[in-house]
Amino acid sequence: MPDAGPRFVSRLTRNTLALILAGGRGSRLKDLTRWRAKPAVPFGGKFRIVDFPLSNCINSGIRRIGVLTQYKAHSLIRHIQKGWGFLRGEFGEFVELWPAQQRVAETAWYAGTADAVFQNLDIIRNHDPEYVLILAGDHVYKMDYGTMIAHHVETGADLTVGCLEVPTEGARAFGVMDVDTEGQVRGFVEKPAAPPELPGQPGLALASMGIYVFNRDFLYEQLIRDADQPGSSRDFGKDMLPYVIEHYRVMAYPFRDPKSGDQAYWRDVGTVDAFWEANLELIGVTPPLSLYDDHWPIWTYQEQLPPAKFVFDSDERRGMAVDSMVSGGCIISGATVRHSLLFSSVRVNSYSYVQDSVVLPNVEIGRNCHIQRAVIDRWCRIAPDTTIGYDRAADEAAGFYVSEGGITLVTPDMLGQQINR
Ligand code: ADQ
Ligand code: ADP
Repeated sequence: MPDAGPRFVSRLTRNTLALILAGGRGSRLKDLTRWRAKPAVPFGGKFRIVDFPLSNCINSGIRRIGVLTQYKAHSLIRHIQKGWGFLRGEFGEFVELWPAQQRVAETAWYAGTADAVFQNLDIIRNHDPEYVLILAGDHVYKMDYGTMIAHHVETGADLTVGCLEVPTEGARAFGVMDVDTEGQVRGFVEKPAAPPELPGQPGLALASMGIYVFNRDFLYEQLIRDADQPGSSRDFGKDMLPYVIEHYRVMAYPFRDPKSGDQAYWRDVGTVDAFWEANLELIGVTPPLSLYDDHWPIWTYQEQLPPAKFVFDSDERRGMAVDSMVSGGCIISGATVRHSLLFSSVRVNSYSYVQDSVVLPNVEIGRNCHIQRAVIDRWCRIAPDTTIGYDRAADEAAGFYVSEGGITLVTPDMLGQQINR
């Protein structure tokens, strides 16, 4: 077994090419992904979701990254071009955008996730990595991929799949695995209606995080094989995994918190409810995901903005925010904000009250508005005297989307507004 010291890991990460799959639709986020891909959805006050896997790569010492885009990629591409150009090409480092461009057949866009990688095989070969790390662009978590790649090499795997224990009822949304006592994957079902439980752990199933480490040649072989299968949807989860598990050494890598050894924080913020909850969780005194961690910084593109400002006009008009996170460029003037997350450049005007809400960048909330349990999309201009989040029927009648969990989503389209930068 190789020596698993830091230099061993850094040699592995240096020889790894990371591919971030950022082309899926994310339709369960409703109108938040009407105009943008899910990885471009803003998260955590200053970031976009894709900043998490990208930052994980940089913090893990992986500095060769391709981002595969397809669906509604404009704001994602703009974000990556503006924010992620700091790597040094002279040292072989890059974040490259690989849009679907019909390189293989001039009639087909990316089908499933495996096809997205297959269609870029020539570019991958040119980079000549030893390992290929395949990541989803739409999960929020902090993870050292170096440890996973080291595990992959130490166990002599052909393919390693990152995994988590999840409650069985939630496991229907995931690929669910069966592993033996050595951690080798013996069974895999993509999104099963009745997820199998972990032996000895009733109520829990082992879910794939949809992240994979492949040995280079093995990946090439399997992509070519899958592309030849009639009827394949060309997807890692649906098509490739079930086949390779039967024929090769596929290992599971359990994602744990390196300090506590407990299950680590990981969120697929795939629905409006999950998005709202994951953002508001950040406000807590000891949030499950800390954005204030100097050891694992999350990088992003951010505009140069002045500090947040709280205007106090008179006793009735105290501009304040409590139990909240408020980003740069915000002005809260004579209004009250409670237990909310305000992204950059949000304006809240006098006599308004905002509670339990996530307000995306560049939103203007007029005077005397009452907003609670809401997600307000970027560029919304909320007219004075508007009430949101107090009455499901009224919100729906106003054309807003109200989620199962009772969260109201408001977008510029719903307000009949054009984006006015
Ligand atoms: P899903 O999340 O349902 O399941 P999918 O919709 O294929 O898988 O998305 C995976 C990632 O690939 C996302 O980041 C998405 O944006 C991107 N993507 C999807 N189609 C793409 C395409 N054609 N081109 C480029 N990118 C694309 C997967 C696995 C499950 C696992 C879950 C964990 O299949 O086994 O449990 O991820 O969330
Ligand atoms: P983000 O908030 O992700 O940066 P933008 O505000 O740039 O998103 O919008 C994403 C993309 O969708 C841009 O190309 C923008 O011009 C387009 N877009 C968003 N909303 C609308 C709309 N209501 N009508 C037309 N185009 C829109």
